[in-house]
Amino acid sequence: MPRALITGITGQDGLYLAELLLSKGYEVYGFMRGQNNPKRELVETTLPDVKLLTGDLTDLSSILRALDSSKPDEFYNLGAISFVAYSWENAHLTSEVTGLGVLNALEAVRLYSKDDPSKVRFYQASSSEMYGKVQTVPQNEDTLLWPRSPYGVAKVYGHYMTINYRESYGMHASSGILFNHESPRRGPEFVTRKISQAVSRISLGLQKDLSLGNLDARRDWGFAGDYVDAMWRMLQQDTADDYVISTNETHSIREYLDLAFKHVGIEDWTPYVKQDPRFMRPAEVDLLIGDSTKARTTLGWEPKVDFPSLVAMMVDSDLAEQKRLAGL
Ligand code: NAP
Ligand code: G4F
Repeated sequence: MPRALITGITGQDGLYLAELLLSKGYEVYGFMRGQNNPKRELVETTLPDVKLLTGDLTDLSSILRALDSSKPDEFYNLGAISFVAYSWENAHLTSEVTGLGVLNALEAVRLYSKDDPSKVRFYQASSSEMYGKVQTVPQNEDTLLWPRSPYGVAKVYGHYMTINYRESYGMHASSGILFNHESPRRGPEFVTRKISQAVSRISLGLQKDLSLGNLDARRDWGFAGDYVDAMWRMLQQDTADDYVISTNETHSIREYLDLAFKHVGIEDWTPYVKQDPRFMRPAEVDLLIGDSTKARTTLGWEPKVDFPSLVAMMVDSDLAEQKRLAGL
């Protein structure tokens, strides 16, 4: 039975990846921040077969302990402070967790695998946020990185450190440059979930309006369940490498609003949406659109859920949850 250790198990991708690996017969270990983590219960009830280990990406010895306990064949480093807007307010902490945390994870795997540098296959959760002020359209593995947020800068550090450990020590370390991916499990601070929650509440008469920032930014949005499959495929390759994972389509926040409100029968959303400068960012990533040709040809991966289905899935899930919460 293959074994996998996942950091960021309590997050959106951690849950989908654990589900996928369990369905493939893996023994799955989840690395989770320790004492009294409010998300422990979520993992324990959703995925009771996942074995939880406590630790923190800023604590090298806790990662080494988790490696010793789980003896994994594959290590998926999904843990990060991942909310871009927050990263300006907490730039140092974001750098420590999202940037230096990757170094800790790589170093722990290197120390643990001294007898055979490719004993543990390593996956790093890199991000399209690294493209920032985009230098080519669409963006692929060769596009120059130009991050626009402390989060993006930290991800660039982790990305290059992963490549450096591969080249320096012969580690099987791959980096997935994933474009935005969403789901009903997306945190409510991210724009897609913020909208799907608000739209469902507005349609049920539980909320009056919704405040957002920049409506003109464009993202290449896919479904998280499809994207974790690409992570797994990367670690099944004989040689480690870097891959862009994207739908190759781009849509604005306005287009997301169009589909989400139409889904509940509201044709004109303008009376319900307010723009609030509090949600504008000091520097914006205006346009993301990926070119995932390499992943499609080498990994045989392709996304299954398209943009309208993703929006419908998220609104339907929030409608059901809001009805349940309101006892409707
Ligand atoms: P998420 O829902 O925000 O989950 C982040 C996870 O990291 C949580 O489990 C969180 O645990 C954990 N974490 C935070 N600080 C930690 C620390 N100091 N030590 C250990 N774990 C820590 O993010 P996601 O959407 O699943 O994304 C997974 C990864 O992919 C992240 O690295 C993200 O930056 C990257 N990524 C995401 C996207 C996307 O569109 N979703 C795109 C590209 C890359 P707690 O529950 O304890 O906070
Ligand atoms: O949903 P977002 O917060 O996601 P963002 O910044 O693109 O980052 C996500 O995707 C990255 C991959 O490219 C990941 F690496 C990262 O961890 C995270 O998962 O914002 C999307 C867009 C931005 O342009 C933002 O300015 O939506 C715009 N936006 C407009 N109003 C808003 C809001 N974003 C949020 N979160 N909240 C708003 O009210």
